[in-house]
Amino acid sequence: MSKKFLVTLLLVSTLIVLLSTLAIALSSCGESSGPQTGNPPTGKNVVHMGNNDFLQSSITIRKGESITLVADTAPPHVITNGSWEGSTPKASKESGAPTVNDVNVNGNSSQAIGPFTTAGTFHLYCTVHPGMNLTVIAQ
Ligand SMILES: [Cu+2]
Repeated sequence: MSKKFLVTLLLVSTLIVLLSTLAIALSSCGESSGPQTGNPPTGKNVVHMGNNDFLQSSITIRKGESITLVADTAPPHVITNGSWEGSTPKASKESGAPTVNDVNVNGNSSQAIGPFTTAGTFHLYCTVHPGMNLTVIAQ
């Protein structure tokens, strides 16, 4: 009697685990059709910018793809290879990085950067806004 109960309990909990796994699989499947995923298709590599920052600190793309920077607000941004180290801007272009030299992204507009034809980790920053760094990982 007790053993039968335990077996039933085991079966029911297994069923619950299977159902929740299915639910998670279905919901993540729905998310993957959105623009921001770990393995995005070409043209979906969008990074938004606020008044004085990137809304995400890094983005992972496939080698050969470009990114699109979108200024969500009015202040313009000027993007260059390198990064802010504290309050000091350090212009620096990694080997294999696309040249990004004072690319203007006007307020409420967008600008493509790239393509990133070499696998690696690349740094971009906004010369206008201290600390506004973006890391692009091409793989
Ligand atoms: Cu900026």
